[in-house]
This record gives sequence, C-alpha cells and structure tokens, in this order.
Amino acid sequence: SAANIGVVGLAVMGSNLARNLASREGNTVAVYNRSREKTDALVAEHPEAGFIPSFSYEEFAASLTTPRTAIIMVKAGRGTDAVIDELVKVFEPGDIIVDGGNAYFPDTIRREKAVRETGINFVGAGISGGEEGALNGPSIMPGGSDESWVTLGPILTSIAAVAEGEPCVTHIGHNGAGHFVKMVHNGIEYADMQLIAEAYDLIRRGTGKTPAEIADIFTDWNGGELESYLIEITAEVLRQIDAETGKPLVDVILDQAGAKGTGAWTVQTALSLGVPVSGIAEATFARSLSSHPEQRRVAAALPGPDSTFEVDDVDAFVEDVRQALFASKIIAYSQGFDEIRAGAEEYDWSIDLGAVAKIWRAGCIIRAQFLNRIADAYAEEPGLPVLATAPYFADSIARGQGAWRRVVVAAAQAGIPAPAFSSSLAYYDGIRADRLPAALVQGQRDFFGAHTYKRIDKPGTFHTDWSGDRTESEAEDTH
Ligand code: NBP
Repeated sequence: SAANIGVVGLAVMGSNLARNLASREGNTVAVYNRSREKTDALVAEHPEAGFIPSFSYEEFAASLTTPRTAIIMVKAGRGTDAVIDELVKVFEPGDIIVDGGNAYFPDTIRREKAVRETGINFVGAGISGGEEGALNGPSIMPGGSDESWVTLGPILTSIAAVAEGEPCVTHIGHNGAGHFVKMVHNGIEYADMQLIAEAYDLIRRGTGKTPAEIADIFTDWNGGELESYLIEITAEVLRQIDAETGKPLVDVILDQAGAKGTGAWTVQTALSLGVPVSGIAEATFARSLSSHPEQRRVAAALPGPDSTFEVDDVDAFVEDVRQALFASKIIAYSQGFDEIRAGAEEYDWSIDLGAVAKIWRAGCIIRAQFLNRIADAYAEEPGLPVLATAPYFADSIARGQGAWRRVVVAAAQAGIPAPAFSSSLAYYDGIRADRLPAALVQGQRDFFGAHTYKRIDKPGTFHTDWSGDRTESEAEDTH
C-alpha cells in the first residue's frame, strides 16, 4: 500500500482531478474505474503521474495507506450510492470517502449519516470549475466531519486554485454543508449570467450596436468594478464569428438555454427556507421560458408597446446599463449569501460567509475581484443580516440606483424583458421599505381564513369577526 489518495471514477472530471493530485508534491494516487478501459487509458497516457491502478475495490483499498482517503467522481445519483456501498465493504473505521460529484445536498446529508454508522467518514465536497478547474485547480467546498478534515485538508489544499496566495478551499461545515454551498454557487452563477445577458440585450436593442462592438464594451467593463471571469468570457463569445455563415456566432446559436438542475435546486431550497432569491429564480425561469418554442411561437402574436426603442445618448445609456448591472449583481449575491446563512441556521452548520466568498475568487465560474468586497463586508460584520447593506455595496447602489431605475423603466417601456434587472430592483425597494402591503395581505388572510394578525401598537394575536359585527378579539397564535 503506497497511495495517500485514491480516485474512483475516471471520466473527464475524475481523470483530470487524479492528474492534478498526482502533479502535487507528496501525493501518490490510486485510481479505479468501474470499466477497465478508462483506467488503462489514463495510466497509459500519463506515465508521468505514477498512478497505482487497480481493478477491484479490494485491490483499490489495499493500495491506499491508512486512513484510506478516496474521492468519488462518478455520475451523481445512483452511481454515487453504488460506489459508496462498495467502498464501505473494503474500507475500515477512520477511513474517508469523499464525494466530489454534483450531489444534491439532502443526499449528502443522508449518505453521511449512513456511512458514519460504519465508523467511516463521509465528506461531500462541492468541486467547481469544470474540466479545466479539476486539472489545474478548482474551487473546493468540502463538508463532513472535523476529523476527516485533518487528513483531507492538506490534500485538497494541494490541488485547489489559488487566489492572491490563498488556496480556494475551506472546511465549509458538517455533512451536506459543502454541497449546499456549491449548489448556491451555481444558483448565483445563473443570476450573474442572466444579468449579463439582459445588459447585452438592452444595449443591442437600444443602440443597434453589433455584438463585436458590445464585446468591446464588456472588455472595457472588465477593467472596473464588474471585473469577472463571466464578463471576460461574454466578450469572447460576442466577438466570435461563425465560420459557416460569417455572422456573429451569438446570432446563429438557438436561443433556448439549457440547465442541469442546480439552479432549480437552489430555488426549491430557497422556497423551503423562505429566502427570497428572486434574482436566481428569475434567471432559472428565464431559461425555462426560453426553452418552450411552441409557447413562444404562439405568444409571438401578442402585442408589444407602440413606440420603438430609441436611445438618444448612447454612451449615457451604456453607462446606465453598466450601473444597473452592478446594482443587480450586488442584490443577486446578497440573496445567495442570504440563502447560505438561512441554510446554515436550518441545518446547524457553522459557515464562515467571508471564507466562502474568498474560495470563490479563483477556480470557479463566478470568480471575480468583487468577492473580496464580500469577504471584507463579513470580516467587518460577521452577522451582517443583508449583504447589500454593507457600506461598499450600499454606496455603490446609492450611486447607481438612478441609472438602475432608468434602465428598468426603459426596458418596460420598450417591451424588452429584463426579469433579473427588474426583480432585483423590486427586492431592493421591498427590503428597504418602511411599510409593506404585507399588512393588507394579513388582513385578507384573516378575512377568508381567520389566519389572525399582529398589531404594530401592542403585543398579541388578533382576529376581526369579518362575517359578524367586525369587532376585533384576541386570538390564539396558531396560524
Ligand atoms: P459522468 O458524470 O459522465 O460519470 C461517468 C463516470 O461515472 C464513469 O467513470 C462511470 O464509470 C461512472 N459510473 C457510473 Br455512470 N455509474 C457507476 C456505478 N454504478 N458504479 C461505478 N461507477 C459508475 O463523469 P464526469 O463528467 O467526469 O463527472 C463526474 C462528476 O463530476 C459528476 O457528479 C458531475 O456532476 C460532476 N461534474 C462537475 C463539474 C463541475 O464543473 N464541477 C463538471 C462536470 C461534472 P464507467 O466508465 O464504468 O461507465
């Protein structure tokens, strides 16, 4: 037995992660795949890695030093359960099984509980950054026990991306905390992408600029507070010309956005937790809306506004859109972090929100300088209830809100959908409102369902006798 770390599942993610592990000082990597071909191919193509291949789970376990540590990189779902069942048979108490796939966090909570009963540690680790990240340095979000982190920490630190000298990995919290945070990361990614897409659409339809010209605008924006990987790749996509037609590629790509489900998980979880992640929800729904061509064909007959969309001062409009994008982005991240805070509370995880922001600065899709500002905000006030109220963000929104409002108005008047821009603004105005019409909703609920209400001027729970003499009485607080 000579390997300190093993990888099970050698498709693209697993083989890249295994190569990354092998390239780091001090690691010897055992590899196993259900079907032999992938193992043979990986070992043959990468002799420099010094992999220790095995062709049964017994052999795999025997090739690992104790505590045995293995990272599973197989298709999420049943495949993961199948591999866990096999590893549990050949591993011993104290050993560590890591699931690096895209598991749904309730599955991770369930698996951790079941595996723990055998004395073996189970760690669900969110790994972000796709194939390239797996090979060169991903952002890693491990959950699991403190005990497993002692062994696993140095190994994961050795392969993680590095941002400003700091590795993009931290022990997020127990059991499913890592996969939960990875899920919200993906949700935020949906929102960020949708906001950028709306900015592009508004500029394109408002000013008639070409995709290549808009690419230059994004490149310019990337030099400022919007600096991020997503803005950078947006410029590259917009600049791309289709070889076959000579048109901008973006005009040739079918406008129906796909999704693998992590955005939907983020929204479903937020609904259960009662956290208003409206930006992520709108982004997820925008993809759904785009993907119903039959409905869109029929609905295309519906009338839009009479006036055409004309922008007088193009430069001023572009700057407005930039500011609207930044303000909306602040709200989207604020909502995402709110979901992590609420998840931590619900599942009893102690999550350092600032540390989460820091490990997203490199290796993952939402990497950006901006995350430093989030880390700063939580360093200043760890219990910050609304991220957007931190001084840097509040000041940015204060400066940009005029532009943000103009853009949302222009979009509405022009009949250009800007669901993420406008829902973020509605959230902003809602969360900062002194009084909300929720009072009226409570009145309605009491009217039809005797759901009761509280008063602003005295404690207690009350009900008005709507069907009788309409007097108010004190009620039991049961609804
Ligand atoms: P896939 O998701 O395509 O899964 C293929 C691997 O799963 C193969 O090694 C296959 O073995 C193995 N496998 C299956 Br399927 N069922 C199995 C079973 N019952 N027992 C044992 N092995 C089984 O691989 P991938 O694209 O490399 O992704 C791996 C994980 O990483 C997934 O959870 C995925 O969601 C995640 N992922 C993350 C990112 C990211 O950016 N973070 C990107 C892509 C994927 P075989 O060779 O014998 O069929």
